[in-house]
Parts: sequence; C-alpha cells; structure tokens
Amino acid sequence: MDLFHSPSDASSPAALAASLRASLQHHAHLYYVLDAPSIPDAEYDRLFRELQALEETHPELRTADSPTQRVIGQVLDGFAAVRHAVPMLSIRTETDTTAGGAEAFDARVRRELALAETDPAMDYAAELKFDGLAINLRYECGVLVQAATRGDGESGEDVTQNIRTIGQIPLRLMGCEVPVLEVRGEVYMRRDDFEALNERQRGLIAAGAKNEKTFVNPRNAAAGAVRQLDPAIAAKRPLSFFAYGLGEVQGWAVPPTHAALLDALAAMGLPVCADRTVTQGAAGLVAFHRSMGEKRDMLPFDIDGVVYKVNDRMLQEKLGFVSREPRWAVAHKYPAQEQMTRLLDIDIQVGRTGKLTPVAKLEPVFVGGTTVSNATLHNEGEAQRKDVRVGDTVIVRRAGDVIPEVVGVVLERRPADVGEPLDLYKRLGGHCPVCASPIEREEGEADWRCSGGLYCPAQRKQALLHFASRRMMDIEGLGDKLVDQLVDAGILRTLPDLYTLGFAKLAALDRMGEKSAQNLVDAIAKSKSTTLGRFLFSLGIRHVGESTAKDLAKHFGNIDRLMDARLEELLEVNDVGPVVAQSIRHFFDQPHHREIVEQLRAAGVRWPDAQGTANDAPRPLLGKVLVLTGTLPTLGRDEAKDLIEAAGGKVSGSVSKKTNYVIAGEEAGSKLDKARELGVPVLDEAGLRNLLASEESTPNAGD
Ligand code: D41
Repeated sequence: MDLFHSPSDASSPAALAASLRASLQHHAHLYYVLDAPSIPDAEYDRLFRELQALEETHPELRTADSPTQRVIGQVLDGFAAVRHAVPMLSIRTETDTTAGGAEAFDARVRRELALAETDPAMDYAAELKFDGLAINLRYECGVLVQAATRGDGESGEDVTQNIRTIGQIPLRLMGCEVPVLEVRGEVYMRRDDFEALNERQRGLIAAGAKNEKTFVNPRNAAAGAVRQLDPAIAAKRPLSFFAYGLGEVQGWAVPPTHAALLDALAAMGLPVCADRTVTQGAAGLVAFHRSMGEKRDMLPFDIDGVVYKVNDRMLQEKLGFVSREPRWAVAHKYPAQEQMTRLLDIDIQVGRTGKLTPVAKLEPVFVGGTTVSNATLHNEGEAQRKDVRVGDTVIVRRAGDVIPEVVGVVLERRPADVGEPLDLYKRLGGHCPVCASPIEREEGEADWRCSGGLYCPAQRKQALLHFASRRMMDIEGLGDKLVDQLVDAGILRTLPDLYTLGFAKLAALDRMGEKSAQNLVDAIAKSKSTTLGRFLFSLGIRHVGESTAKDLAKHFGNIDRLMDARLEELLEVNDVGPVVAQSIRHFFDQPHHREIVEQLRAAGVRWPDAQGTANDAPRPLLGKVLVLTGTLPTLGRDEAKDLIEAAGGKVSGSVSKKTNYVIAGEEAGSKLDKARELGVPVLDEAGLRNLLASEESTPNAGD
C-alpha cells in the first residue's frame, strides 16, 4: 500500500482518482478504526481536497465508495422500509446477573447438544454487549450499498445516508469483493463524544436555539442521530460502530468459528472490539463476565452486559433457534447503572468553598449495585436545564464509584401537581441554610455560594477535612464523623485549633477510645513536619490544586514571599493564569487567612524552605509524560507520582502518542495494551527507578 500518495505515480485521471481513494481509505482506517493515524490530519485533508477537485472536473470518476461521498444527501421526509434478506434475530437475555446466569446457559447448550458430563467443556466466544442500536450493513462487491435499522427483525428503516457519515464504517471493504456480504453490529456513541455533543447542545440552547435538546445518555443520542432526517446534522453527531455478526452472504466462505469470523471482519477494515476472547465452559464465561464487569467503568463506551456465543458454527447450526432467538447465544447482563425513581425533595448542601449544591432526595432505588437515595443535581443551572421538579420521575445514574447523579426527567410521567422549577435564591430566601450568611453568585458563574467563609460550620468542616486529607497534611484518623463532632461541640473553630487539641479533650469525646485518641494526637504531631507544596494545597485556596501548589512552592521558595507577591509576580509561575493569580491574591488579602498561616507556624507547622535548590536540583524527567498502570511491587501510586513530579515529569491518566513511558505493575489493564499498540516504551518499577536515578538526584526541597 502506498502510504504517501504522490500524484506523479498516476498515469491518468482515473488511475489518479483510484490511487487517491485507496490512500484515503487506508488512512481513514488507521485513523477511525485503529486509532493510530500515520499521517498528519492536514495531509489527509490535502489528499481529500485533491480527490474532490478531480471528481469535480471528471464527474464520471465519482464512485459510491469515494470518501468524498460520505455526507451527501438531502433532508428526508421519512425513512424507506427495508425488508431484511435474512431476518435479524434477537438475542436471549439472561437477567440473573450472577455467575448463575452463565452456568444456566452452558447447562442448556450441553443439554440441547446431548453432551454427557464426561464430554469436554464447550468452546465459547465471549464479547461485550454494546449499548447502542443494531444495524445491518449490506456490501455488494465490497461496496456499502445499504444500511438499515433492525426494526422488528423482518424489516427496518433505510438509514444509509446517516450511516455513511460514520467515519469508522468502511465504504469499501478491504480485500473482499464478494457479491453480497451483510455485516451486523451495533452503532453506539462513545462517552467522551456524548459529553462533547451535550456540551455543544447546551451552547446552542444557551444561544437561543429552539429545537435543540440535550440527551439523557449515549444510547439515546446514538438512536436520535441514526434516525436524524437531515444527514448534515447526523454527520455532526459522532457515532461509532462494532461488528458482531452476519446477515445474507453470497460467494463468501464463512469462517468456521465466531472468533475467526470477527477476525476476518476486522481484516476487511470493519471495527471489531478487542475486548473479546474464546474460553471454555461455564467457568470461562463466569471469569469473562467478572473481568469485564471490573473493566466496565474504564471502557470508553457503555455496555449493559456481555454476550456468549457457541464458537463452532456447525454446532450453532445444530442448535438452531427458537422464536427468533438463537439457542447458541445469550446476553448476560450487568446490574443497570440507570434507573427511574421519584424525586421526593431537593436539598441544598454547602461545600468546602461555600458552593451550594442542589441534591435530589429520591425514593430509594437499586442502581449500579447499591441503594441510592441521594443524587447530585450539580448546580442550579443544571437542574433548570434538565427541568427537574419535585414530584417528577427522574433517571438516576450511578456508574462505578462516581457520585450518583440525576441525568434527566421522564416528562411523560410528570404529575399534575409537580413542583416549581428550582430557584435557589428564592428557596433559601437569600441565606445559607447552615450559617444564614447571604448567598452570592459571581457574574458568569454557575454556582451560588455561601459568603460566610470559615465562619460557616459547613465550610469549616470541609476545610478541616481537606486540610487533614492524605495528599495534604495527612492526618490519619480525622474523618468526617469526628470533624462533625469537634465542630458541633465548638472545640474546633479554626484550622490552628487542631494543634491545641490535647489527648484529654479527644479522649473525652463520645465513641473515642484512648488508643484512637493517642493515635490521632500522634498523627497531628507528625503532620507538623511537611512541605511547602502540601501546606499551600491544604489551605484550600480556590483554584489552587496540588500541582499549582507545588509550582508555587518551587517558584517562591517561602511563604512570606508568596503572601506578598503582586499579581504580575504570580503570573510568572508555571500554569498560573489571571483567575488563579487573582484567587491567590484575594485569599492572602484577607487578614484572617494570614492569621491562620501565622497561627499554624506558631503551632509548629514546618517545612524546609526551598530557595535556590529548586533550580539546581537535577530533573531527569523534565518535560516527560508518564502513565502509571497496575500495582507496583513497592511504590504506592501517590509515592510514584511524587517521585516522578519531583524529577520534573508529569503523570497523565491516559496513554497517547505524547506519552514517553508507561510504568506497568501487576494487573495492568487497557493502558498497557494501548502502550503496546502505540509503541510507547513500557517499564516496570525497577525501570522507573533507573530513570529517576539517571542523573544523580538530590532531594528536591521544593516538593
Ligand atoms: O453487542 C451487542 N449488542 C450484540 C448484539 C452482540 N455483541 N452480539 C449480538 N449477536 C446477535 C446474534 C447472536 C443474533 C448474532 C447481538 C445481537 N444478536 C442483537 N442485538 C440486537 C438484536 C440482536
């Protein structure tokens, strides 16, 4: 394959057009399907425009599979019905989400094949169950001629013009020109694409667009895009596709197993999900169900279960189907991450920086593996956009360890006596629900805030928890229950009060044993020796996160210089822009904040000053981006991160071409696969230590 098309190779316009198309198809496959482009986007665009111009002057050279023909078509009145050449079956669902679901399927298959207990375990192909919508792609002589929805299985709708806009779907198959090949699979929307789409929709709505709405989940957004009558709009809804089966086939020798079929489809340039396996017996299915369940929240798209298929095609035929469901396949579900329930009330909570968050009080519902009765509504604007009102039936989502959230309202179920749209100011009468200070909202900000600062017990409690947390002052044993007790009893009023807490005061508290009291006293004493970076982070200055705090520590070296720094000086610090600089200035302009710093110093909180050393310290990882995955033998995640950052490196959460090294430990997951795919060097802990030591390293006092 000529990777870099050069026009001079082509002897005629027809040959040139064919060569350009082949080149564009090749690069589109690398870009959309393999996620590993080999030429810059600008070069792709240049080839594309060259082909467009050529087709403009020679319209007879235009073909249906030309990449220029993806977004062509007019607004439709409706979709034409398509009769499926081979009915699109459905798949039996196993709703028992425990191991029993997989065992029941294996037992059924063995019974129907009349296998004895002594016969060997069955081979199964196991794959993911994508949460999108089923589509049939019809290729004739290798060219995509039609795409149809599943409909009732007998006939669906012709959505060819929309499906053609999906970059991942090849308009021409690679190395396959058989008369008929129908490929079945799922059209879905990635979560990041979904978030970006909703963000854009919100922008359109804010700008006054009337017919726009946001979508409740990626599935709904995908379904809406596929059935969008205007292909130009469909093209702006980023869809993806995974192939998982066949429809009509003419002139192709179908591979003997499901796994080999998927390999063959991938070789033709169709997207096939890499998270699949061939495994044996019920135990293999259970293991796949479990491992994918653990990976579920890390996947870039939603799944609602896994699918097991008898791998051998002859056995599939022997098993046949009942009432439109093959006996040889089953979908094994996971607990749903979304459920409907009733919104009983809306509470307003006060956060560490005074942010007022509306929280939905729900009729308890089992979702994402636990019973949920509270879910965040994020802020007033979100609640208004979603038009959430007390009495509504709402959709709650809880994915993994993420805080449950209300994602939308089921308007069809709105009762006549539903509450008013949320008006936070009116609801609170303009005052903080905890300390009654006035509430305020800055120009252009989404959040209302309590103006009480550390006067407000709710803010004080969270400021204390923040201060004590592991990556800050690291006071083990100071949890939320204890902070509630200490603040409510009036024992802790300010941060420095922590350092006057004696054993006697602590041991006298309810539910506090002598041992815990002593441990806490020790932890508090130990926290006095810290670093300037941690100390700055622990103060809870708005917009000053961990890495900004470290940068400030390195730049100024001591706290007095920082407290007195002018805006221009603050702006000189790495990654500090006007908003952050202003926030730091604002914080230290308040006398009581300076007082807190003084009192903490007086209480014995200490860190080494970093003047001079920061610039001299060797930084072997300067400018390097590292990704950590899996469990390292001796270094904790935070420790590894600290070491890398002290050496000048950055730790990123995802692997890309910009990643310099991936540090992999035990049970490394998809990040390791991605690193191998992109050719990023992978090191173990020893390799990391070598890197860190690659120039003689002295402790970096700035950290
Ligand atoms: O991921 C899916 N949603 C999925 C759906 C899948 N991985 N495999 C599937 N396999 C089939 C058979 C066994 C009939 C080839 C399916 C579906 N069917 C399916 N989805 C919706 C209707 C049928």
